[in-house]
Amino acid sequence: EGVQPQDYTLIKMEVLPPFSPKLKPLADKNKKLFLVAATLRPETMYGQTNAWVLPDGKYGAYEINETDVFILTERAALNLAYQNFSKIPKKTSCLLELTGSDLIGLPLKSPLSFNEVIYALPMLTILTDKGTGIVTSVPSDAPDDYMALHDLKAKPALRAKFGVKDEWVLPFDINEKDKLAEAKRLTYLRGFTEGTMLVGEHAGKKVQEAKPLLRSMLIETGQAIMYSE
Ligand code: A2H
Repeated sequence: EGVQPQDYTLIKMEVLPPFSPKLKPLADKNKKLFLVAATLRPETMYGQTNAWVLPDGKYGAYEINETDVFILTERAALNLAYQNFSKIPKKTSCLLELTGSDLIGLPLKSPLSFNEVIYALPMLTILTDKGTGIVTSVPSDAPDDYMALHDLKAKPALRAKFGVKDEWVLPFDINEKDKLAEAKRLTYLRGFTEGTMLVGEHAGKKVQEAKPLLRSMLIETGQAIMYSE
């Protein structure tokens, strides 16, 4: 921060069909549309669960070259134009003005993400004078992302206010019992069979090794008891 320029990685999240009525004319012209997010942590992109946009924020669809159209703030588009990313040198070429609300619910394909499709969702704390005004969400590594997604999952009224469909935030539907069972199996397998303790007096030992040691310690110190049924 301060006087040093901030170097972000811009992540190109491709907008997938079905296209919204506003974006359809651009997609029909054989343009590739991207929501473009600025991140300081490109190595976390495996864990992307969604993208964030500011509902009242002003965005535009800017021509970067013959094929690529970037959706981001005008400020970011102008900066990019001065960094040789614009169809018109040192000028922006805006095909379409948009608001964040126009972007909510767009299905996206984002690099590295284990989720094949992620959705653009509302976040009210996005600043329009930082990065691109679009943020990619990695709840496992970013507390802001974790809390915002948690809020949307926990509050049906918040989802309703911004027209967010349940399936955009809750990929594990109640009907997907098989997936939940598979997730449990894998979590147990990875966590218990292959895991390594990160904290405590057995940090560094295999989880399998630590389990009986911790069980004995808890029982011997009176903090736990054995129970059979
Ligand atoms: B980071 P700095 Cl996993 N408004 O990306 C609000 N937040 C914005 C933003 C905007 N206009 N543009 C970018 N950001 C977020 C990943 C990440 C990020 C992880 C962990 C920490 C982290 C996934 N979200 O940032 O003020 C973006 O979130 C920790 C600060 O320029 C971007 O990197 O330092 C970061 O804030 C840039 O914040």
